Amino acid sequence: TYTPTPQDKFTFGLWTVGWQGRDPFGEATRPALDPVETVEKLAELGAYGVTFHDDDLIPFGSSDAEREAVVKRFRQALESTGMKVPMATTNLFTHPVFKDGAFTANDRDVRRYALRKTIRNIDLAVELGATTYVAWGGREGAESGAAKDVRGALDRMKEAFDLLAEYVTEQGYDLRFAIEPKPNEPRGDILLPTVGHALAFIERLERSELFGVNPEVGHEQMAGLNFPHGIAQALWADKLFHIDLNGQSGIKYDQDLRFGAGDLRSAFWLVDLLESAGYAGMRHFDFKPPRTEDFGGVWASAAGCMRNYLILKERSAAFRADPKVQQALLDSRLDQLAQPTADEAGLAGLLADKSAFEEFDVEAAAKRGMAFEQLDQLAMEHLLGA
Ligand code: GLT
Ligand code: MN
Ligand code: MN
Ligand code: MN
Repeated sequence: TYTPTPQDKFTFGLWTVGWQGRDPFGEATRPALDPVETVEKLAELGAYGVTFHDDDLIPFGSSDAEREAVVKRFRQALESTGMKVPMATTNLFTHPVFKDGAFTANDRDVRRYALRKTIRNIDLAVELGATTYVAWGGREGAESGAAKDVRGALDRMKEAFDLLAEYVTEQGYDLRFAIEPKPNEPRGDILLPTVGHALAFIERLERSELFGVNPEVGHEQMAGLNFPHGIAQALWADKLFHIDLNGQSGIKYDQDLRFGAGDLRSAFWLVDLLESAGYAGMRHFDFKPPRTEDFGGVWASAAGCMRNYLILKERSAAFRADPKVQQALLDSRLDQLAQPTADEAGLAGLLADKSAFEEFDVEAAAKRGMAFEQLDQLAMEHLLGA
């Protein structure tokens, strides 16, 4: 039951298992991985598909002929393995030209180049069957105050997304955008730092229906936020277009641990939420196998992401099916939360209802326990398999 199959919709970025282990203090510890080998190996492990940045697949600066050859080989690997490409994205952060950002760089020519680079890869993404295009603005930010006029930068960010949406609409592409928030790293502070900021921004876009979010576990946790709560709000707003699953231990650098490592209880509630909400999208892993690992460790880490998801899915289903849990949910009055606060008489009924205020026994209501501890202990025991 913990063996992944394509029906589980597990996907991996080429840049995840392909991370060579370069960090700010050390050189690469692993050689580069051939994208074709990645596709084959992930297919073997039971994944549904792969995702990529333009430069993960086609080395930056390749000629048109080189580009064509790379795409042809990659497409053959997809065809022979049955692997899909549900999402793609643009690398707007590695090359030094993007040191001050891309869509919000102060330099106008850099912004125009960034848009053209993105549009070029959107064409390829659609050709390969992607229906989601992720936008992570890792370098859209600043280290100091006057360096970035944040309101002006948000104008430029909106302009960029409006132009991209116009392009996709004009081409008749079946493609939606998923904006990925992150609070910091590599910039000191990044624009659209959390799911909430991104959701509010999206409402200001001309074609907001084409935009949702791609929240990453570790990114919200770097800001000390409750990831399942952010995901719940994105689902509530119909904006969970994609998700980056990984692990993080508290407020520190972006760890990108394999899914299930780091905050395990949060991972349990996340899987419980995605599964009970009927989230139909990809379960996409954006993790980095630690630089201590050789390729044996890399594939073990990738397999662990999927296996941990399936274990948590089973634990969550057992939790929800347990009669003791169902009673505990009633004891905690979750059924009441699901009821509208007003009745058919609406506001007038509320105002006319003496039992709502004049005759309400505030002291008695204040004495009621919520029974949350019993409920949470049951969750803990299911999670631990006790
Ligand atoms: C980069 C970043 C990730 C984003 C990827 C999409 S690339 O590794 O740290 O969180 O999802 O650009
Ligand atoms: Mn990510
Ligand atoms: Mn990350
Ligand atoms: Mn990352």
